[in-house]
Amino acid sequence: MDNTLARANGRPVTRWRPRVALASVVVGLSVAATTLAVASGAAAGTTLGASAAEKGRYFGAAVAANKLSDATYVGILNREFNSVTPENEMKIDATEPQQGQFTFANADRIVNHARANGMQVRGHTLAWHSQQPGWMQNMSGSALRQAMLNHVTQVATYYRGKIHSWDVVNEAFADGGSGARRDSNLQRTGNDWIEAAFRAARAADPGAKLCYNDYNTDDWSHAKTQAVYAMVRDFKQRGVPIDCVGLQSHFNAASPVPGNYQTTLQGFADLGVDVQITELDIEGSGQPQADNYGRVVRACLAVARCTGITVWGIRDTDSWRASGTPLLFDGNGNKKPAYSATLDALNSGGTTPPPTTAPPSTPPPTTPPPSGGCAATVSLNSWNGGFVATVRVTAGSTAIDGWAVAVTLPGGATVTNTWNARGSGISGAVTFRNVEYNGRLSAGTTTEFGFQGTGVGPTGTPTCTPS
Ligand code: 9MR
Repeated sequence: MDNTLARANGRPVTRWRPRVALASVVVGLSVAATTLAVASGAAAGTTLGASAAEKGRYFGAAVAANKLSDATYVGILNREFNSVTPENEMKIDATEPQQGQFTFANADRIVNHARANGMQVRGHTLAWHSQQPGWMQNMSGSALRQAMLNHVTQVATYYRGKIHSWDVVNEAFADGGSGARRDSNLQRTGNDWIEAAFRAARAADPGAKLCYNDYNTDDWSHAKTQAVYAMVRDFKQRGVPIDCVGLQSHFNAASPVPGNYQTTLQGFADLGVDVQITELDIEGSGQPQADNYGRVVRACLAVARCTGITVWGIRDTDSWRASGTPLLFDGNGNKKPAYSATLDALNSGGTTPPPTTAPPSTPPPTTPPPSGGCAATVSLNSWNGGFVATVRVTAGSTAIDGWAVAVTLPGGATVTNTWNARGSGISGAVTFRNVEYNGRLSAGTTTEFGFQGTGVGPTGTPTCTPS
């Protein structure tokens, strides 16, 4: 788990992304903390979070800010869980109720509670057809595309360094057998809206894992599952930044845990992304419900890159579908058979630890940018015949209103795709200029843009000029 250190009780402590000067200190701490976690074990396996942490995973819950004053609720949350997802507080209608006016108070209550208690945070969700504020519902075309990208950039920037994983895009595929994208105002801005959102999120918070999240994608044989799979495969092939797939996993009699659930988890993982079970709930009661929870947990533990499970609420009465009693605690906060089955599965399940690959990040400039100026660094992800370049632009000791970054491409190299900037030319000397939403940088702050190309990527340090 990137951005985290295991604590002796098995609860990861979300850390700010290390800055250069701190990097070696943080590595040293990390080794010490890992040793502690191994040496301990007294509390091993007695709570969902501690038991999941022993398997290198997290166990989270969806949390509502207005329940953080409920002592029973908070007691269970703090005892059992080491990850939280704001249930509604980070959605677009909550964070940007009026265009350009951002409100983070309720989301902050959850994030602050999580950080104070050593829990990591899943961000949910940056771009979605649903729960859009009125102003966004009424938009279309390039104005909507721009507003969506600005929303992604602003929210991910505000929480930069505090989010373990973002649901960048939620529920963008249609139900049924078509395998098509869901029609929505966002989809009508162009089929590339999803990759544009992912690129903006990466630029805003390079340390967060970026997930595509959906429901009814649990059965490997379903057209919707295969359509999401094809999109993720395409993103990986083209270098679109994606790190994880979220399977919401809302189950009931009409939509039971599929027999091929583990196959689905493994199928996505084999694309080179993490898999997270993001909104688990299973309607039912007693042993049948308990058995289903056990199956889901065992499937995750059997897949190395299934890195964590989040249940969509704490007590049955907290659930969005309370009448189906789909959660692990009853309305009084007592553990249900489903809880015991989940804990047993965590304690006895497979031992495949997830890999600890961190998402790529770009080093900050080694020499400080000049006063009134800017500096740029480039990091390359290259392969035989192509590359993705991520460029970090940093303002000097005064704010700038725009920037231009000049790079030189070796002979034969061609830019095929650019995000969060506009390039002039595609070969030789190429200048990239800011777009509308990332030109203004206050003193010392950074933004990122990127481009993909064929051939060999740029060498040498790019030059940055304020504009
Ligand atoms: O649990 C959420 C509920 O409180 C909201 O009223 C509802 C509104 O859309 O969203 C619920 O959470 C959904 C999640 O954001 C996305 N996947 C489906 C979840 C259950 O509807």
